[in-house]
Amino acid sequence: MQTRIIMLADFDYFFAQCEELRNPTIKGKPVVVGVYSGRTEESGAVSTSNYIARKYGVKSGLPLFLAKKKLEGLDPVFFHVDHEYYDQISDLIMAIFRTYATAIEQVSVDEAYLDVTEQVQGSFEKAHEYALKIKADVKSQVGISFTIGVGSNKIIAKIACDSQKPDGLTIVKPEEAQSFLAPLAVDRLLGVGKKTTARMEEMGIKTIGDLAKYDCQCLIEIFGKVLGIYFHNTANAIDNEPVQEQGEAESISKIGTLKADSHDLDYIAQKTDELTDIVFKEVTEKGYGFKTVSIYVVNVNLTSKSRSITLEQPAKDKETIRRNVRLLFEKYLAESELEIRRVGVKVATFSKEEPKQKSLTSFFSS
Ligand code: DCP
Ligand code: CA
Ligand code: CA
Repeated sequence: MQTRIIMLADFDYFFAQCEELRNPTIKGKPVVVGVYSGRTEESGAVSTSNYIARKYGVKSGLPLFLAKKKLEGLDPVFFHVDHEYYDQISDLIMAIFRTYATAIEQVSVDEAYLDVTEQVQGSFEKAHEYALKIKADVKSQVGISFTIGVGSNKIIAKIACDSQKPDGLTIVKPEEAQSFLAPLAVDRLLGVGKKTTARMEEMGIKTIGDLAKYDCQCLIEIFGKVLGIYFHNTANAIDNEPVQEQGEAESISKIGTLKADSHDLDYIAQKTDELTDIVFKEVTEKGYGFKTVSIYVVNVNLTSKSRSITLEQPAKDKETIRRNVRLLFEKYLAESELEIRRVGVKVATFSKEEPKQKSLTSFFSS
């Protein structure tokens, strides 16, 4: 396979930057965007803050009353989250990204992978110029700054992006990838949460380099086949996941609330099996095959996440959905310590020969 050139773009202090954009006079002040629970005027938590507020320890998740305290006397400005507005800004930027890449994969409101291999003719030198061009274009058209990580796969691009923010640009060439990853703590890898970090530390694994050298067979014995191989590969900078346009295919999904908040795979699987039954029924009625299976998670703190697997071949059977949903949850639970409140199952249909259907359930309507 030709060396790919993948970028991850992550918008800087996104919600707060959006507020600065429409309120230019607040620039230079600490800016905090909060989720207000409504219980009292002050109750709620920080969604995000600008880098000025962060200097005073005001970060995502901090209770708002503490944020007020830390910023006392500094003329801070507080906003209520306005997702609709942030989505609009995000859509504008994603549309610009599309003009610069063969494929883009939006992973959240403020993050997208871009496959620019063709555009830069496989050259990392050209990728540097190209990234600066994209940043300048978005800055002038939309007014938002962001950070780019560049690498030969999604994992390297992601870690490169995280390594220098805000307004950063970090390029990791394939020959540098292993030495770039090696000194980093294992918890920088997606899928390595607190429990896994502790377990790995007992095994003498602290850095990604330690993990890369660890016997793959032993990892499989300890963490199971899926995670063991995943850990081995990512630590060695191996990742062949394509940059995949999301939402291109029609999708069928179902969301439900767990009877009790849980972090237990078997308990969660009982619920997702029920949801799978419903989704599968609809898939069969439509006569579609599907190519991706996704899960959606709402944690107890109301943050939400989704994860997908792309199948090699389109499938039509229920067991494939169940099995992949379970794998996705297994990986997700290893990665997040939070208990889960709501779960969703989605398949994206592979409906090329079929007429386009209009009103298939979207993930966000339950
Ligand atoms: N967000 C949230 N609660 C969190 C984390 C994030 O509501 N615990 C929201 C607000 C952020 C947006 O998601 O603006 C994007 O999250 P990021 O983690 O990318 O954080 P920021 O964009 O705010 O900051 P950074 O400059 O570190 O990327
Ligand atoms: Ca961000
Ligand atoms: Ca982000």
